[in-house]
Amino acid sequence: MKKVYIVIAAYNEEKSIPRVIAGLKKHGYNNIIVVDDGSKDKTFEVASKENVFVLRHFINRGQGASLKTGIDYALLRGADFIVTFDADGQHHPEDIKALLESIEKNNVEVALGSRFLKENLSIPFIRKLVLKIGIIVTRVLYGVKLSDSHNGFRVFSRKAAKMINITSDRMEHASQIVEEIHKKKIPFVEVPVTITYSDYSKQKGQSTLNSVKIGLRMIFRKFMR
Ligand SMILES: Nc1nc2c(ncn2[C@@H]2O[C@H](COP(=O)(O)OP(=O)(O)OP(=O)(O)O)[C@@H](O)[C@H]2O)c(=O)[nH]1
Ligand SMILES: [Mg+2]
Repeated sequence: MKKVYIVIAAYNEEKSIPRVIAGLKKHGYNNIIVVDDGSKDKTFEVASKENVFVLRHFINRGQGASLKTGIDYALLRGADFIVTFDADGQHHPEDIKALLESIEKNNVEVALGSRFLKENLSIPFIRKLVLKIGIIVTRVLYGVKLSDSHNGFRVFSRKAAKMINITSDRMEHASQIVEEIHKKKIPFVEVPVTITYSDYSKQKGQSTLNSVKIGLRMIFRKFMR
């Protein structure tokens, strides 16, 4: 039986984290690592009651740094596959099976979730626009053609998780992961996943201004190294 670990980076998610963990357990995923990233609310305390591994950054370092912490710990525990999963309820545990199966079926090392391969996607217009620009920027900067370049729902094999070096602490890590996959020629597949936009996720999520900043940093990183 392959060991599947779920890594959840969480920042100020006390309201949603118990439901997210319960959903994962209901679908049989019991190896769960929550990385509380110096939350100002009770994310750490709430997650600690849930019989999962809870790691903590004492200061807020960003989602990239938190995923790195969680992935390193999953590798230490002998994970065969590592799933990155959001804490705000936007991802659905029922999609994990298809991501895992697509890795084996296609003989690849990474499965990247794609909301745009899914039918009946309901997404705020401005979010869609920003994501579509992200897809074009990813194509131009890294030469990688993806249908959804900034989706935090993915599965890495153990081998891929060891190869992909996440050094971008904050949201740029998503672009860096794509760049690493491309640079190191790690075989991947895109898989349709549902991403839900709730009032909660919209209120908590990334602002358009922040998305623009991420784009500018991607360009800066590419040309100023
Ligand atoms: N560890 C850590 N996690 C974060 C931080 N900011 C956001 N997150 C988590 O990362 C996940 C995704 O963050 P969001 O801000 O929702 O970003 P997104 O889902 O790409 O964007 P939206 O479509 O706007 O929701 C959530 O589970 C957050 O709790 C942070 O500073 N540190
Ligand atoms: Mg979100």
